[in-house]
Amino acid sequence: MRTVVHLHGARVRPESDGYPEAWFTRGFAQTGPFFRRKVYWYPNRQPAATLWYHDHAVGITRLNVYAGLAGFYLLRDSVERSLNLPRGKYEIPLLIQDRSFNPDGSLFYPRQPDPPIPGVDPSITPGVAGDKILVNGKVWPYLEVEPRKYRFRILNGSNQRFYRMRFEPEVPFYQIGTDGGFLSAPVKLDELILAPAERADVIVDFSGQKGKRLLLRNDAPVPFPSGEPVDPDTTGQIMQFRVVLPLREKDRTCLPDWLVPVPPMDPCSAKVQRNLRLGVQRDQFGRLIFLFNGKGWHDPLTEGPRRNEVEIWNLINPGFVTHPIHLHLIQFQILNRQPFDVGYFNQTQELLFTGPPVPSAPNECGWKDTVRSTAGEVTRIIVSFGPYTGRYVWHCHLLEHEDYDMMRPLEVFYKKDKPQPDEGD
Ligand SMILES: [Cu+2]
Repeated sequence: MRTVVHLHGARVRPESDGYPEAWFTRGFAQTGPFFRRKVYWYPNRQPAATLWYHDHAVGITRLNVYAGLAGFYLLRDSVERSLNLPRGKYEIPLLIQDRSFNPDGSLFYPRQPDPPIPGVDPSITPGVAGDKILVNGKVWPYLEVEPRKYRFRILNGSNQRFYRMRFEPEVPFYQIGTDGGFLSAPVKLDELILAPAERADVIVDFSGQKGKRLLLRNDAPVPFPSGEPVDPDTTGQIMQFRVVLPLREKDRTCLPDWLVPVPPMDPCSAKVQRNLRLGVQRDQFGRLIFLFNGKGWHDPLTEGPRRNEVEIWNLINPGFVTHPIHLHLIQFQILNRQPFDVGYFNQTQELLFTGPPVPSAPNECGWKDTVRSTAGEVTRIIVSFGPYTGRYVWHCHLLEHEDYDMMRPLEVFYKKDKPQPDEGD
């Protein structure tokens, strides 16, 4: 089996980033054309964040991740330690995934779209959603908790399924961090949406909930947001919290008023703007193929930013589903989203806005490496590329889209007047 590991959200050199064609097989018996090294180097030189690692082998990422190649990578720093947040057994990572199973308990993954494509077997489908929800590998688990504050690192590690989460009955919960680190201040939440690959660092306060059973619910349709509604008795549930453990000691942790400064990037500093259209068409067999600006993985490079230059990317989504767009190497900020006339755009390829730009939600105003490019809107992100140069990728994180064929090379070019960091930096 081919595999290559990508540390999602990490700032690493290209040869350690898990380029999709840098794959290898067991014992490195076979290697892909971009394979450079057996041992990857992770400098860990970035703010504390909820990172994760997963397979990134070209064409089969959806299968390798579905089979289990994904895990957390929690990066810590002194700022985090100074914040007096819940820690130890009161800090729990929650990896949410959906799966389906065969009667013998083995994983089920469809070998064909429905209806099947004549003459192509097996074949990719436009998206796979399981009928069971798993947290940390267990189907619909429960967690016994004390009546106090907990810190949860929530990751959506699903292939296609979004989660729109809510506690039932309601309980105070606050988001303190995004993909790339802490927010500037906690944001009180009623509900939390996570697309595949997005993370949320949250504080949940179970004090005052003694003896209660709280259900973490999900009501995100598949595909999101225009697809099938969830079944409230199955996929509408994620896990249960039972506030049944005695309080071991007084909860001295706090929910800080302020976390870390997140200075907003200045749109005027952008030297380059790119319009990137998220599209879908049919291949020669009639299957759906997803593309950026009509281009697939093997088309020549078009996104070649310069190191330390700021760019604005306008992600234009004239479709019906939201795509989570992930850029390797860097953490970026979301500027805004603006609705446009989709019918007019599909006829003329021109943007006719139907409303003003809407700033990103308060819990999105942090460092992000994956952004929901929402249906019928232009989602604008601002990015400064660096510190490394070289070949990376950007792609949709719906894994069936990424594999066919919504992934493009991203090459950061050296700018001669700026020194490069040393090897081993
Ligand atoms: Cu997509």
